[in-house]
Amino acid sequence: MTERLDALTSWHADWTGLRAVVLGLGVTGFAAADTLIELGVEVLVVADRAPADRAELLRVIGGALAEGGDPAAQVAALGAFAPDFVIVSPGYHPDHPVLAAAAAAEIPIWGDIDLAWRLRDKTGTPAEWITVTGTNGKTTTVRLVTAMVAATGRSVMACGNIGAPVLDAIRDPTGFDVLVVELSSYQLHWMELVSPYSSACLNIADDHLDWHGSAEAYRAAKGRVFERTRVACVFNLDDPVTEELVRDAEVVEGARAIGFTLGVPRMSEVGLVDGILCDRAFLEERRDSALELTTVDELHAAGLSAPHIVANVLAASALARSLDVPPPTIRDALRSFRLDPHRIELVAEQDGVRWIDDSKATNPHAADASLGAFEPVVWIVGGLLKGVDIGELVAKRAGRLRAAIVIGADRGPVLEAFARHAPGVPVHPVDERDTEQVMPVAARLARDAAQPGDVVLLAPAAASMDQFDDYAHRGRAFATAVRDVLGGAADDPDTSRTAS
Ligand code: UMA
Repeated sequence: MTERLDALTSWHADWTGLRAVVLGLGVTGFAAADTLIELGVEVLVVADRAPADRAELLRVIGGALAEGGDPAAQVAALGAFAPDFVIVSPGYHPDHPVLAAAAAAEIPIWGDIDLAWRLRDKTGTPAEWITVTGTNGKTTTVRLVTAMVAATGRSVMACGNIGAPVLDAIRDPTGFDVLVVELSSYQLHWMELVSPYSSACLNIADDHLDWHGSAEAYRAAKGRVFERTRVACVFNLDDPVTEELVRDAEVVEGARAIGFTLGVPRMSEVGLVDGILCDRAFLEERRDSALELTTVDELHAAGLSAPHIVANVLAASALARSLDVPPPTIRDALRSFRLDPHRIELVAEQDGVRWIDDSKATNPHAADASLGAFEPVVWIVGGLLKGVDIGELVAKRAGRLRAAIVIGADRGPVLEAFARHAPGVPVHPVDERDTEQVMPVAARLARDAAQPGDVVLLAPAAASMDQFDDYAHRGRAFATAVRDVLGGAADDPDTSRTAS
């Protein structure tokens, strides 16, 4: 059987009659089941919960479902089905009992990304894969690269952790020239086959420690993004851990390490010289010259000039340059690019106070970048901390805080962090049980605390699911509450504008 599985490196290989257990029936699980069934594989999906519409679709296409949260029953279902391999959705903890049982029975466990890699030749010549990870800025960078490549006329799709499973991109009937794949640490944990054209790790800070078990395991997962890279490994010169990860990776001979920096670039780097973004990596004469990509002033006009966004632009430009996208095309793509909502988005401005939604700041590292761009700040903070300590961030940014408004179901650790590291900062917990009222109360408290010249900043440093559906829901609730509390008289800036 091992030989047969090893030979499954093509859409056109013989998959018929194999048996697979797919863990999870979210977007990944459904895409995996749908794909495998199309290939003639017998599929059993095992999931704690299955949304009714997906469960019905699965039945219609001929997949079986074992639904229920009892781990012993799930392990029994695995044993009874006796699959040849298991496909795991990214949300599963690696020590989940079904995964432990599969490993003990020596059943191979594949992530959806490796499955997509095996099947990448469905429409003929496979797309080139550009892979992007990092604690923060992944989605923005993926969207930037996608826009730059699209501006050359090549067909390109952004996929992966950004929302659309890579398997959906692979199954597109016409195929793509390039896939820009956002990879979470969960997906990287299982990745063993992908050999990307170019790859990037933007930054590393503690996140998802509850899933990975330790900071080391999280870093190791992130480092897998560089493995088997063929052309360029893009890393952050201002974040030495990312450089170490490149150094430790086994890449294809000839692949280059390209650093990006907010400082002046040396040879084989991209960076900033007097407000000009420069490429000193992808030109013959890199020893003594540089190519101008764009300027910080032009980025400002597009709402892209906050330092962490400039860093994303530099990383994206390096990836695009590795694909030979010409600098004028990069410049044009940047002019018309706009950030997604809830990323340092200016929601309102009244009485000299700017209200900014950075709900996407779901960990301390992202919130740190956001806090670093404004002063003085009334900071709306808190939520699901995911095992990460917020104390260091509170200590570092205490000096620029006018006040803190603490949200989240469990406010204890955040309040303790302020008591210990920033005793001088006024702290207002939102002790509201009705989740619908969390943002209205937070906005009222913030309005009372803010003074002209201040920024009220929603950058929670935590995930949202304890009180909201997701970060977008949290951001929308904030914007609505802000407009209500300002009585409709506030300037309502163009929602696509970014406060940088
Ligand atoms: N399930 C169980 N038991 C478990 C875990 C999951 O039964 O212990 C089942 C349930 O049926 C549930 C399903 O699995 O419905 C959900 O699977 P999933 O959590 O893997 O989520 P998907 O819907 O498949 O979406 C995943 C990513 N989600 C996670 O990694 C948690 C999406 O990233 C990604 O866009 C999508 O695949 C396509 O690649 C989201 C995310 O939150 C945006 N990512 C994290 C982040 O960015 O911080 C990593």
